[in-house]
Amino acid sequence: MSNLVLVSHSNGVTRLTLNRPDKLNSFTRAMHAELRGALQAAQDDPACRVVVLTGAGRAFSAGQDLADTGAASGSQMDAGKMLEEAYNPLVKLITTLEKPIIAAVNGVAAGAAANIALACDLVYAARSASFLQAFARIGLIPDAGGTWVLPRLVGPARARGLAMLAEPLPAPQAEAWGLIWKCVDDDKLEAEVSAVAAKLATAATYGLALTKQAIAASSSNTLAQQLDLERDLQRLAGASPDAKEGITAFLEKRAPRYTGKKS
Ligand code: LHQ
Repeated sequence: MSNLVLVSHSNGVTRLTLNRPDKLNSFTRAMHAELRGALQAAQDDPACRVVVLTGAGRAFSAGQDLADTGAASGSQMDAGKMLEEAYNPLVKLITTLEKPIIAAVNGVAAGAAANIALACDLVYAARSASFLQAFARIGLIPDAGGTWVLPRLVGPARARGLAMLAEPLPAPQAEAWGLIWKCVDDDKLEAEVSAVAAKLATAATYGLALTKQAIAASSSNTLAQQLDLERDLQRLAGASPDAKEGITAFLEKRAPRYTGKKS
């Protein structure tokens, strides 16, 4: 490990910081491997109840490190292979992580990094940050889930505009369009994300994992299928110790003490 992703743990919160600030935290193969490893470790660690993903320095991330593609060296770049081996597994890990993951977008999120941020459950962005679907500038198409998530979040007209014009979307506009959860003043980002992470670190984690699963499935389900899925997932949530605790605590007029456990 060479600290391309900094990992810290505190009170149920695992914080992952993309750490190549001199290259705007752009993704190399090595950084991908570290991030996947850190996410898998967070998944496997019962003490971890929530993950925060952010960037060191002035950027969240500039997406793929364009020097690590082989494109400029005369060799043929196999972009499909890079997606298959690095970006697609990463987006799947984030979207199926059985605990909430918050993107703290501290600066520009460009290319695949914009869509990695958008794959997270809650996206907080600093007011000066922006989201840039940079791909069209270099002859590529949005990846890392961009063509899936953008039309769903902002509609096809805005998705096409963002993808084809490749202009930065400022964080306040991203919030106004419903692309992200919240835009906050730059000097408040850290505190606001820490507060929401602390809240989620004591929440009913298993219920949140099932909620995430249900919302993800909704995009391809009919209402009837979704009602069936809600029945099945609610059965699991309802049988969990945290649901028992939540209902008992309500009736006893006290704050619940959740463990986050499945059973
Ligand atoms: C970088 C990068 C970068 C290397 C800044 N790479 N060095 C999937 C499959 C296969 C192939 C390709 O890609 C993908 C997925 C993708 O993500 S494609 C999209 C890749 N990303 C981009 O095209 C964005 C490129 N970067 C930019 O447009 C700008 O850097 C932005 C708008 C993000 C920020 O601009 P500035 O604030 O003006 O910063 P800068 O451009 O001066 O960058 C600072 C340094 O970081 C600079 O290095 P240097 O040694 O000259 O100081 C840049 O070369 C380096 N850098 N992005 N993606």
